[in-house]
Amino acid sequence: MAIDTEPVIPGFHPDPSVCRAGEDYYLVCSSFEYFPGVPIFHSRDLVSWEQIGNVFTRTTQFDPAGVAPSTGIYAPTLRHHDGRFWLTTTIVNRIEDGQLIVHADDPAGPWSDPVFVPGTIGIDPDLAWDAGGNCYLTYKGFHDPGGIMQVRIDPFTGTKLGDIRGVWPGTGMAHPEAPHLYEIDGVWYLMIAEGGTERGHTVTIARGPAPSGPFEPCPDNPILTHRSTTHPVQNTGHGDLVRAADGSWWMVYLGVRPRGFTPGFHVIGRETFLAPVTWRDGWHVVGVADRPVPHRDRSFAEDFTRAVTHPRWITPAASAGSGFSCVRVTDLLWAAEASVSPGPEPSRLVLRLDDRHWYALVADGSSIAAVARIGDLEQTVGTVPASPGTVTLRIEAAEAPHEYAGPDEIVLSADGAELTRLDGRYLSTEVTGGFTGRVLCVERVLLFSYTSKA
Ligand code: 6LW
Repeated sequence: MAIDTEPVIPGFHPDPSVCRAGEDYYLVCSSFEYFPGVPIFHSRDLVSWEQIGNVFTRTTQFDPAGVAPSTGIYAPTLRHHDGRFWLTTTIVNRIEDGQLIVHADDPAGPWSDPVFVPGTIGIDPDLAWDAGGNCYLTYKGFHDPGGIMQVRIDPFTGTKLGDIRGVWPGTGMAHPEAPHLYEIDGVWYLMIAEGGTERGHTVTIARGPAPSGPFEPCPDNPILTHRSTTHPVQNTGHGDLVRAADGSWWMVYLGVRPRGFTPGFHVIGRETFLAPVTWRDGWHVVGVADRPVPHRDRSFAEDFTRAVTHPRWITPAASAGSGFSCVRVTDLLWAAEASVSPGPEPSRLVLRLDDRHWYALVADGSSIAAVARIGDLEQTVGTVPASPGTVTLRIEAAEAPHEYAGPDEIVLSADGAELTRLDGRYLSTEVTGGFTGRVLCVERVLLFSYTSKA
């Protein structure tokens, strides 16, 4: 398999932003309504990544209360500058406050409380510094003149040090966004996404003599897209560049793996992929590496009878403050089990796309029910009596039964007895809309295990 058919960070990990500090690479993703927010990963080779924490771990940084699905924290940018780590992002339900900036000495945290840059109304902020130490905030503006906008700032206080101005409208496609600005050997490159984050997604680039341009587009734009192809990875775009310690260049970008009957359904969100970058005539050329990314077994188990400390566990805003813990699904085929000791308060194992789209096993002292919620409809679709003692709840994503079906089939069972099989398409982004992906959630369970199948 070529390197770009296997994600380097699978599952709901969109809008990757990457930086290097010496021999170490760090990467962050959007996290929307989930708390803690913005997962941060570490790697030494850009292929194998481990989550080392989350950036937004305190409600003084990001308060998820009342945050609707696919709002909250949008695309962040991570940079290492002058011995510090910097992150800028948008809390879209506070969009009127402008872009926010946090910093940390250690990327695993703690991160500072945010400062906001007033008047910078938009999304997808980026931070870049020139040789003189001036810091530029570049973002997709929602105010005139629109397109990619920029202002010089003090990143410690959020103070604007100049006027906000438009720097590039993009090449003319929809939604010029996701800017990243780089100074490479005296030339300023402005890389953005265009076409929207669906099937028409692309990466385009321009260059100029100064951080504010004027920018001349690359004659070979878009430099990355899989639109109108049969490539198994679609919606590719929203990239960020990094120069490796050996001088080679790489791009991380998001893509999805749709499956099932037309129009194709992607279910585990927008994932992070890696591509090598070479140069031609002073422009970036995005390629395919000769060394494929191996499929990694991501099986794990968690003992909920002890304090769970792994940073992979997150809670959707709607369940803030409860014991409802979720983890991103990272495989196309998988099985999850939870052992529960049902009592009067129900124990749950849930496969969730958002608040209105989920399949659940709910065990109380008397029965175990399979419940499906699809939009406005909620229905119990199978029940078995609960046996005394510990019960094993199991949800499995199995192959779709035929080529005209959805992307997969979700099998819900309890103590080995199958309660129901449900079409996976109703827990896909093409059905629900939005920017996230499936998570597996538990409440009042003793043990949880996740088995990676493909
Ligand atoms: C993000 C935008 C995008 O802000 O999706 O794929 C939005 N690109 O750049 C939400 O992730």
